[in-house]
Amino acid sequence: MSQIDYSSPYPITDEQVRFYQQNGYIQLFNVLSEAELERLRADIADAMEDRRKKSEGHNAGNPFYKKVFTQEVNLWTSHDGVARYTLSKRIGEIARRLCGVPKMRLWHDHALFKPAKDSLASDWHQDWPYWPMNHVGALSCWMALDDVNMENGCLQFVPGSHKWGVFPAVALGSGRKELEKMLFPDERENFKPVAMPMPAGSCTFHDGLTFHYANANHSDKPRRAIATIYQPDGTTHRKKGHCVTDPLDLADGAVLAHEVLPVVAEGPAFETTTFHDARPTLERAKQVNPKREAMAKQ
Ligand SMILES: O=C(O)CCC(=O)C(=O)O
Repeated sequence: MSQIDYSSPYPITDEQVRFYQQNGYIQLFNVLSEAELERLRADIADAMEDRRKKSEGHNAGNPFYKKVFTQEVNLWTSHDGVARYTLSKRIGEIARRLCGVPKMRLWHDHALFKPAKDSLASDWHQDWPYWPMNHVGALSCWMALDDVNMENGCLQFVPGSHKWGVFPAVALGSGRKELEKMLFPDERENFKPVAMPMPAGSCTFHDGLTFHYANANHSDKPRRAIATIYQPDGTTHRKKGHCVTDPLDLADGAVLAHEVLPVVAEGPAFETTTFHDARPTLERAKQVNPKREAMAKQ
C-alpha cells in the first residue's frame, strides 16, 4: 500500500468560500478516504497512548475537564503519522482558500475525544479569546473520526456570529450558559444554531470568532475528533499565556513564525479575506465586555 500523505487536493468552489466568509463556518463531506480515515484513527490512538503512558497529557489530572473531552495538543510533534495529517497540503490548502491568504501556517492540532455517557457539553464559546494573537483569520478544521450527530456531540455553529466581536473567554464545561447570558437582545434574536451531523472523514471549518458548541455525548462510544488550527502568515503575538507559545518566549507583537508553527500552504493571494488586525475590535470589546461579564453573573 502506498504511504498515506493526504496530499491530493479537495476542491473548494468560490461559492463555498463566500459561504464560509459570510457565515463563519462550512461543512465539507468525505474529505478523507476510507483508507486515510483508518490510518488516521490508528495513528491518533497510538499518539494518544504514548502521551498517556508518559502522563504528560494536556489535561492530565483534571477529571472535570476530561468529561468535556480528553484533549491532547500537538500530537504531530511526537508522531510522524499524525504529522502527515496535521501538516497535510490538502487540509492546509482548504484553510488557505477559505481564509483567502497567500500563506497559511499551523497554529496547533488537538485531539478532542468526548467520553461516552458520563460527559459534559462543550459550552458555547469562541476560540479566538484563548489565542495569543493580534489578528483574526485563524480557523479550525474539526475532522470527525466517528459518525457524529446530536446524540454523541456533533458541532453546532451560530451563522454570522464571527462578526459579533470578541466576547470574554468562558469556562468550558461549566454548564453555566455564560455566552448565552452575555448576548444583547439583537444578538439573542440572531442566535440560531445549526447542527453539523456528518459521517466520519467529513469535517467542518470555523473561524476563531464563530460561536460553537457540542452536546454531551449520550452514546455508548467515545466521540473522536481531531481539530487542526491554522493561522495566516503575518499573524502577530498578543502576549498572554498559551501552551503553544509559552515555551517559545516570543516578544509581544512578534510574527507567529517558528518551527512549531510551520507553513502548510502557499499560493496566490485572493480577492477577499477574513484576515485582519483585531486590535480595533479588541478595543471595542474592552468597553463592552465588562457589561457582558456582569450579565453572565446574573
Ligand atoms: O469537540 C468539541 O466538542 C468542541 C470543539 C471545539 O470547541 C473546537 O474545535 O474549537
